[in-house]
Amino acid sequence: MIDLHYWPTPNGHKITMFLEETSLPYRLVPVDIGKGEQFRPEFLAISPNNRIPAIVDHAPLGGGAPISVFESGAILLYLAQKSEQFIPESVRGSTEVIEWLFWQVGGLGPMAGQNHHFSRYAPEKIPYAIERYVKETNRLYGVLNKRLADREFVAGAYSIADMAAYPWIVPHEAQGQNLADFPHLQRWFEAIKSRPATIRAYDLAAKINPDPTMTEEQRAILFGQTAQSITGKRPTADK
Ligand SMILES: N[C@@H](CCC(=O)N[C@@H](CS)C(=O)NCC(=O)O)C(=O)O
Repeated sequence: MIDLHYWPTPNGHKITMFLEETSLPYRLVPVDIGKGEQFRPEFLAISPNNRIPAIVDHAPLGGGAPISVFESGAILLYLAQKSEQFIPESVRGSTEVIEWLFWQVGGLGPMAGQNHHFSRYAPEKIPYAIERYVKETNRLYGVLNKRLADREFVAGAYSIADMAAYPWIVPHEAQGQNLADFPHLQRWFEAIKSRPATIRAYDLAAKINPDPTMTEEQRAILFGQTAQSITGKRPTADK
């Protein structure tokens, strides 16, 4: 059994998308990041960066003590290796998947994340910041669109590289992007969206957090973090 410490956000969806594709048994452990549950000592013990997702595999390959993994890219790789699915066996094939997985976790995710922050959540609208991240998101969409021009998926068959990127394309409108400008990306997006596992993953999300609107208290917890936040002193609305 695998425990998935999860909240329905783009990085959380990556892992439910994977697990719903496979027959690996798993249990969702909600971590309400708007309430600050990511700072609980028991969660920090498995996810020292106070971010979801994280997993604990109670039956790792080779036996022994449970293995915990944090960082969505590391989790996807771990699960792909464990299940021998969604990553090719060959050196060439797996290297391509890993390249695009790192491209997502190092580029598309953080840049689109800053785009969300400045376009949607920042208390003041800073045109320079918004333009910077909307343009960078646009560039990254262009990279993915070009990559998909002559192939069905990002790297060979449907893989963890696709699962990592898809949830960050879902909020394309909020990111100031028009999918119609990226026809190959749009075709790929629609194909993944209609996979039964993707539908199940997003249905789960709606059950765990039916109201994703952000309150002032949640904003303070999520955007007021400093090094102190992981010492047991949580940011609050009056800080
Ligand atoms: N690089 C991390 C990023 C994870 C991340 O940013 N998770 C967000 C939700 S999408 C989170 O847990 N935020 C809680 C917080 O900011 O305290 C990964 O890919 O797993």
